[in-house]
Amino acid sequence: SAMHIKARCSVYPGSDTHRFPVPDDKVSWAADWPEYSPVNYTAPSVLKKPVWADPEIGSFSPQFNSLDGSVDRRSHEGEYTVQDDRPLNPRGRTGLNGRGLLGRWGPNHAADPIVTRWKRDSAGQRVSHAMSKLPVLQFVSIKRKDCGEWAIPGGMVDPGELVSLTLQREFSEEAMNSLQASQQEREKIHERITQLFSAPGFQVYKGYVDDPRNTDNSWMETVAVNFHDEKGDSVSELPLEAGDDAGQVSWFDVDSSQPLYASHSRFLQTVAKERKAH
Ligand code: RP5
Ligand code: MG
Ligand code: MG
Repeated sequence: SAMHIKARCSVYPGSDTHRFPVPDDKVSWAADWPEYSPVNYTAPSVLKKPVWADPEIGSFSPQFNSLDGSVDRRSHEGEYTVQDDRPLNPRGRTGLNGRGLLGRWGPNHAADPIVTRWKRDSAGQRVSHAMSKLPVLQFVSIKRKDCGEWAIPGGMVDPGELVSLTLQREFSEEAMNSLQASQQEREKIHERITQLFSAPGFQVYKGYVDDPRNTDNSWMETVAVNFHDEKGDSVSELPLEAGDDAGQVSWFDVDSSQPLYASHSRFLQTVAKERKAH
């Protein structure tokens, strides 16, 4: 479990709030640090009580570390500590308490669909990297509207929703703009997506995400799954169109030179290794 870095970014996303700086040796809760004085911040959009957000602690007491009605408050990282009625980030201090932009106290569950194909030349031949001589993978990437960073088209698991459905739904919404499609188009998208995602994907990662929105009391967790189009005749023909929280969508070479959102580069590294790609 790598130390979180983006969860300690100086300016909290979408705000003017600065985190209390946390040096590497003080990240762990086990490190004694009486001077620690995190900034309290919960975004106005969360305090407005949208359906996807919890109320403030005090007015309600959620069942932490368990399935709380249809809201899953269990962590993939195991049991987390609850201190003064607030859950503690399993990776340690972030310099900010409250929920920031996240709706749930504790884990906020997401799913990340990693859709890949082999890079091919105009003659349809697989392209290998000049240095490594290994074939190059491409994946469907979206440009997030909130921060402008390129990312996997992932999203939050709705209460009671199966992760397998979240993977399909988020890919349809962000990479195929299903929310804006006509009834007829939507059916076509649905058909293609269920076909592509019906093959058992390779589970790339399950656990904590080093997301810049994380706080001492709220954090992102995900299940990342790879769906690979080996022959280049299924997903490769998908008409990509950015939608919902995606501003752009494109096939991207899996290449270490491209910085990606949160822990997404690490997920792609795992995919490349598993597929014996560059
Ligand atoms: C990341 O945030 C996850 O890996 C996932 O890609 C994403 C989910 O949040 P939204 O896209 O819904 O903002 O931590
Ligand atoms: Mg989404
Ligand atoms: Mg999203």
